[in-house]
Amino acid sequence: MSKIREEGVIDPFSVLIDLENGTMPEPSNRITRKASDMRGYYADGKALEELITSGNDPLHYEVLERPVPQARGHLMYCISRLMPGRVGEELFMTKGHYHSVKETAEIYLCLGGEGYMAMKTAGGAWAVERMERGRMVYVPPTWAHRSINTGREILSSFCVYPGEAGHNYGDIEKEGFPKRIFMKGGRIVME
Ligand code: PAN
Ligand code: ZN
Repeated sequence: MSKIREEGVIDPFSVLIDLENGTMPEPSNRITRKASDMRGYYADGKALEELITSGNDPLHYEVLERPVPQARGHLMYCISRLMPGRVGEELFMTKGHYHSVKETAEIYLCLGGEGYMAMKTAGGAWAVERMERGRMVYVPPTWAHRSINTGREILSSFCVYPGEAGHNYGDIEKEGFPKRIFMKGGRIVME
């Protein structure tokens, strides 16, 4: 007998998260960002071009998910995996975005690796939180967010956010973040 469902109502399901390795073994979606997808984001554009050509355009990060409807009431979730590495002296980072629906927050539970979550508001507020295995970062509504990998391992997180949130990359592409994170002389510096 066919089930009658309201719009946006789906059947329950479960998915395995590999907590030890910070991954989702059987995602149905894998979004990848390579170095060539990051043009315009790093301070040293020349170093990025070298990484693309001589470095064989390495994977920067991947997002693993089994999507649910992008609708109010649902919770989107994914595993975000940011590779270790540098573009010149700047540490690998995600593009970063505001949520299109500004009133939506996000939880990042870090499963492995180390780094920072950089956050900013359109009004000029700025914050940075440490990411390390077991630490949860709460990204409040209206805060744009970008993760940065400062370690040698993959920085992996389990992310959860409202289904209707959407992603606004355009504003961050234009505005950037007020600070960048570099490895200079073996030290992590924010400037
Ligand atoms: C995360 C991010 C993920 C990749 O799932 O989408 O870390 O970063 P960018 O989306 O900035 O490329 C999230 O914040 N979702 O809302
Ligand atoms: Zn987000």
